Amino acid sequence: MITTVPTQPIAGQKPGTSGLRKKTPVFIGRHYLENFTQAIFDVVGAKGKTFVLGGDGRYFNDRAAQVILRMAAANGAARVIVGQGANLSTPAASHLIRLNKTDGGIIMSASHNPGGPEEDFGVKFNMPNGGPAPESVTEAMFRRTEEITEYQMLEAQDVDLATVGRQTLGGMIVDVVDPVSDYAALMETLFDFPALRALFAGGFRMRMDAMCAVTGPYAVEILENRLGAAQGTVTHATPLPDFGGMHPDPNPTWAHELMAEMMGPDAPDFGAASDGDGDRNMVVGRGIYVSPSDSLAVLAANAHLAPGYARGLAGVARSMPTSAAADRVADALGIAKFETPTGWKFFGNLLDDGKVTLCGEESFGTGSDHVREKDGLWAILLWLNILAVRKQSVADILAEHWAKYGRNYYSRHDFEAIATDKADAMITALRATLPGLPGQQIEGMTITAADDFAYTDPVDGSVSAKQGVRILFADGSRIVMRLSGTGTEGATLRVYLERYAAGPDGLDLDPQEALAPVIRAAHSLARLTEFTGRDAPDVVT
Ligand code: G16
Repeated sequence: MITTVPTQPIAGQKPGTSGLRKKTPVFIGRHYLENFTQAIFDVVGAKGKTFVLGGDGRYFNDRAAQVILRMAAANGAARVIVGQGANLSTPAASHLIRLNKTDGGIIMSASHNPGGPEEDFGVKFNMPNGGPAPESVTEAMFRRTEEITEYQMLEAQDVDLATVGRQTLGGMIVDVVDPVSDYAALMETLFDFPALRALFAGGFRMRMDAMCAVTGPYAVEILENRLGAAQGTVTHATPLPDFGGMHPDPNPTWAHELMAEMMGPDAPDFGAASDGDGDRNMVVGRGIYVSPSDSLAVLAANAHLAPGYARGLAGVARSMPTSAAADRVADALGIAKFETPTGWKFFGNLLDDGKVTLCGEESFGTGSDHVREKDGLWAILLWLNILAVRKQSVADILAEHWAKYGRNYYSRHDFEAIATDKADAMITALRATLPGLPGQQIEGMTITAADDFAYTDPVDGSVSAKQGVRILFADGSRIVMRLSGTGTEGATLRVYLERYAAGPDGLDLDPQEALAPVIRAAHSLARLTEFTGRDAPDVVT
């Protein structure tokens, strides 16, 4: 029943920041998914192993799951644990990998990218620790795709993924599990559910926008069923293959319905949104948006208020482009702080080694050592736990935080779908100017350092170079520029802008106003318009 199918290498199967992401028609193309899946199994080995499989429910998720299952069986895997309907949020998949002590998992998702026949699809492999494969492993997979000549396929009918329970596929066990229950149980161990129930029972109102993506069932079960939030608190709660046409990226641009409600006259106390696969989050207070960098800092400063973190934190890690707000908290707490390249995979060693408890990124990702992925609903529950204990509004908590630590004004400007050659040319030209920048004045600010960020992993010593151009100023301001590793169309230029205000004055400016000189400096130093033809960003977060 096992067929060896001849194939040829397909160009471009190089995983980016988080797995292989391509347009859906590319993934559906002949041998495309099969080649990449075989490359995964060739690198990590399948014989006798147990894997987790799930995805964010986007278009092609169900078909891809059947292909991957047949290939896992053909490659000799012993068992695959699959989320019902082939659905698992990314953090829930990470948890199942760890809980069942499996040999890793395959996650089918293009995260926050839109889904549908003409939109995006993706596949990534997570290691036995539950975290995304490191660069050494994804590189090996890529090399395998360049030399592949055949793949193994079991000839069989579809597995019934709609029904929870055990089946066999060839000689392999397939356990279809409820995607929510183990994850919800984990959340109960970390947060004070009775206090959260009391919060909602006392009239606390919340809006959670699940953006027609995978988090809906998790959020309904935890927030509405277990914590007693009002029915209907979770909107867009049913996962749809095309996310109902929404762009499931929880930022002020794409979660605009939530933003409008939270800034409106009858705003609830707290608002939140999550992305396609449930690992990203955005939190919003009544009338106030919380930037992801500030969210990480506030969570770090207050995590001890939740039972799961009552012992305090070992350390905090952030990606390099994320603002230094969390560093100030780490310094005040006297705990370790780390600065990693963009990509959750870089936190894995720090978490495994017990060096950090909390991690976060400017790209709406926050998480802890409870799993090895960022976790949207976890961040929302930690915020709720903090609100329940402090009995203050989000706005008051932020104001107190800035008064104590100062404020790192922060924004990211994205320039999307730029022709790749133009974006590359701009970055190359910018890199060439870096050695001459220190000492120069621009917009009344003095440049003190300019480099291309390189990271040496403190645990395994691996080096990752060219992780983003940094330009630092004497007053603590900073510009970072890099090209996104998750886009599927042309290049996305990300410009990260930061300026520090120590206070007590000037802590409540509009971030875009506070950052205006830094923005002008970024455009001029990179000759952004000259190279790209753009003068305004497509997305501002
Ligand atoms: C992924 C990674 C994140 C990263 C983000 C943006 O998130 O897991 O670590 O910060 O992409 O990366 P880039 O700037 O290269 O586009 P997700 O939610 O898409 O898996």
